[in-house]
Amino acid sequence: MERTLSIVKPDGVKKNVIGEVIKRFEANGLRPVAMKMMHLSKKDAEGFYAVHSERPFFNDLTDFMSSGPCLVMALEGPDAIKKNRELMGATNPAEADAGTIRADFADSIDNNVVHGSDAPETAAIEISYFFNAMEVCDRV
Ligand code: IDP
Ligand code: MG
Repeated sequence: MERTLSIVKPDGVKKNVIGEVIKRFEANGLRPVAMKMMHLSKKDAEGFYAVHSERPFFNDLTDFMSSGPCLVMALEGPDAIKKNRELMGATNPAEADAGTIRADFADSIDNNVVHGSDAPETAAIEISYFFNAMEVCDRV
């Protein structure tokens, strides 16, 4: 069992694909164990993406992530980090495999509908960035 952080980004929320995204997770062995709708401030987004602070796209990325509400979730399942990234598809939707969330719903690398953690260490940090222990529920 593993946990990962998932975000339906502001473009995904605007496109009304929250349900579609969660449906794909549930159909593929990933169960939400924490969930909340949040409109991140610019500072919240900068903190979350601090690892990318030196990248040229950092300002645009954090503007975008604070442009509207997101759905932030912790998902649990076997190999959850890898499985979530498989379901998401490549960062650039033009390169994402057919049938992935980004291939089906994303417009561009800047507006790519979903976030997913990339490793166990970052998953733990990202989940605790948004959720306290009481907000993450063991599924029985
Ligand atoms: P990931 O979301 O697939 O893990 P990362 O490399 O961690 O991709 O980048 C975080 C986010 O930053 C991406 O989802 C995308 O929105 C944005 N991003 C990454 N690379 C670029 C780029 O080259 N140009 C513009 N935006 C980018
Ligand atoms: Mg990443």
